[in-house]
Amino acid sequence: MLEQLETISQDALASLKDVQDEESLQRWRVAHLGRSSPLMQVFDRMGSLPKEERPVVGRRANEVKQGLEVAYTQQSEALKELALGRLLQTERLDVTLPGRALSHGRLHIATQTLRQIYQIFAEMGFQVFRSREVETDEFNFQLLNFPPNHPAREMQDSFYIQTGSDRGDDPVLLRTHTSPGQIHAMRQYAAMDPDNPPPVRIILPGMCFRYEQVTHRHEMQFNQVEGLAVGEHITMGDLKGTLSDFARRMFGQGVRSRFRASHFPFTEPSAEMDIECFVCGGVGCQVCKKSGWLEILGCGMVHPVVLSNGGYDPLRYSGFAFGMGPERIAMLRYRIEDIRSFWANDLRFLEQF
Ligand code: FA5
Repeated sequence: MLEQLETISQDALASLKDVQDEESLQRWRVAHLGRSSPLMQVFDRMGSLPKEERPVVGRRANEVKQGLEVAYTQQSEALKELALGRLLQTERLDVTLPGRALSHGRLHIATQTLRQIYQIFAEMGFQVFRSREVETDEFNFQLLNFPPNHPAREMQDSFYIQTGSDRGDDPVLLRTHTSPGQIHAMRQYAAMDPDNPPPVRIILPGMCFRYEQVTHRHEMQFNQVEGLAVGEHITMGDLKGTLSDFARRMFGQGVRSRFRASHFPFTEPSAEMDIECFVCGGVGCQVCKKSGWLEILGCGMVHPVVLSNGGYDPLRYSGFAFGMGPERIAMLRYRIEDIRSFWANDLRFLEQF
């Protein structure tokens, strides 16, 4: 039996030398260490041996088994090393290859223009006040002095999203301008100290929506930046000084501007501001439609009714407000001909800025 064990061990170790892959290694394990292997049969036959031989044969059989198990583990490790070596050879990483270039994102031209506007007004002491895009008729129109059925509403055809008999004269709509934010802001400021409401210096940027015939100058969705300054002794001179300074900082120190009388229900007096056409220098061209001037915003002194709707006593306080379209300003600065390019998402356009 001991001789048989030596033969079993030698045969197994010799055949292990030929094992070169994982599959044959598993076959080897079944053949030499599996349940019906010659070695296991020795263990099975142990009971039939004379009593005095059993410990000697048993010990040797266990040694052979351990020897084969160690050899199996070593061969298994060696095969893994070999496989890894082969993999490293075939899948070599060439670190000298140039990497894939990362394309840099950029800010949308509307965002860039908005940020320039924020920057200019921040330097003049104006803070950004955010206001909602979904409004009630009351805030979008009524508190700004547009009563129901007022003809000035027709300039701002609207997207109504909730009407119904329960809302009567106060349907819900997408805001048509940023001006309702004036009321929200004034009420918020006035609530801090109702007897002595603090001065207001804010700009209110954001998206506006109008049920508009889309053209190269009119979109259904566009940004506005509203401005509001309320305090004691604020005059039309402050309005003109602030906005002329804005125009110089935005379009260049040499730019000339003018104010034309206009009408908005929530300002009195009201005006529109033009800058001198920088394409023709004021002589008259296609861009300025031969007028020599380009309109950039609407403005005026806050109407007394609007001041009191915001919680400010019009006998003590006055203020000015303005509203401009950043996309229109970007169109002027960069000579963009069609406002539809802003939201068409065409990289050939967007990558130019
Ligand atoms: C208003 O919306 C007033 N709320 C502005 C205002 C505020 C006046 C405070 C007085 C005091 P208007 O409808 O003119 O006014 O719009 C203001 C600016 O928004 C325009 O000068 C233009 O730049 C931009 N705008 C208006 N409609 C569109 C449109 N359909 N597409 C792109 N920009 C537009």
